[in-house]
Amino acid sequence: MTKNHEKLGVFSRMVHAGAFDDPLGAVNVPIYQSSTFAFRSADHGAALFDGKEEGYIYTRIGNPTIRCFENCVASLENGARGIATSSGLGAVTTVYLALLGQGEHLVSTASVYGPSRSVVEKHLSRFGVKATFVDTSNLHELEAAITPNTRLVYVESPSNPSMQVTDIAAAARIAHDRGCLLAVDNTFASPYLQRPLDLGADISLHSVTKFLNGHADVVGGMIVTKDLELHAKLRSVMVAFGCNMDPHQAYLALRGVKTLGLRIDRAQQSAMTVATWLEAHPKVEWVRYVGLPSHPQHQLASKQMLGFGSMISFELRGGLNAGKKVMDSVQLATLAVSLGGVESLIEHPASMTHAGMSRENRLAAGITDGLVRYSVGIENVEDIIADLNQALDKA
Ligand code: LCS
Repeated sequence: MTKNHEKLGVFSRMVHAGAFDDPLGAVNVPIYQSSTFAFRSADHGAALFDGKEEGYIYTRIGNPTIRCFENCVASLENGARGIATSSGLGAVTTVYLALLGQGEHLVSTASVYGPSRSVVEKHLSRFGVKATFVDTSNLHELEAAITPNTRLVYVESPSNPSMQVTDIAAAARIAHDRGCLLAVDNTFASPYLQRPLDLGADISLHSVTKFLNGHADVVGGMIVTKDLELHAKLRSVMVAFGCNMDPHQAYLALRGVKTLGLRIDRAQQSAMTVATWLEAHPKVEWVRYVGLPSHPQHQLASKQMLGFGSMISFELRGGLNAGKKVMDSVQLATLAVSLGGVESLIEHPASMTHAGMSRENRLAAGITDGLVRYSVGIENVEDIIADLNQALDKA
């Protein structure tokens, strides 16, 4: 039985939400490493399949460890139910496949995570799905892109890696006025810093790989809704396409999520220091961090988010060559894709995470050739700055 966590504060929910009373008294939710679950009788099995009784059938359809993680993140998002997926991209494609059919149209943030865009352009287009990618931080652009066939507005805020912030409440109003649903990729903020469902979005989704898990040891995704019918529609697609999470992934992610708030509090405090330091550095051309007053949507971020997070993008005066020198010279930070973990990571979107986009599309999305992305970890901030300082000296 799941305990009631609705009245608890967010840190208490991170630790306890979703957990059930274990029959043997286990304090930590165990890994139910079982592909299938026994029925008490033929009638019981039939009742489970028919949905007349609650219970577990088969791990692709549901599993106690996975369910616990789903309920935990759903609680953090102030949603009703969650759907854990094999990867963040599994969550993204489940949303697309559930809500877009032949001839139907998607309006999306142009500067989404590269593969969230290329899966539409390269694959869903083969099945007749149409899409327009716009700067959704500009609500006029968003509204103008909606056609009578648009079914879904998809927003990533802050966006990866140009850190554009979209007004989620306004986007929800626009989408709903035109008969569309709004999905928000909440990966960069996490439910600790932003609750899209409370702002009017229909779906909040995540790459669990990032902040929610936070330890660079799990790939996973999550889709949360308040609406149970929408949940059922999305779940049936996830199950049909087989992109379920595994119990071991869920166990590790549950362990990670317990410290989500602690990790983000520390990382975002350091990120503010690092971004301010970078902005004052003579070799730095520009810095994009939603916590800096120089960020174009800083006021909106202050209103819509509960903190500014720990993702920074910047470009050096020496452009790409200088950026490469910094990436090759860091010693504390690791040159690797992914983000949102305890360790600081640095990467080059144009040649790595967003290499699948055309240069023209990248530039339109604010992803310049020289843009360097830095995910601030929980190391000592003096060490992070000393490391960047010695790397910038070489650039
Ligand atoms: N949404 C966002 C905003 C992401 O940043 C990513 C991955 C995904 C969805 C997909 O999640 P995954 O399947 O990888 O769990 N972003 C990555 C990045 O920036 N570097 O490496 C992966």
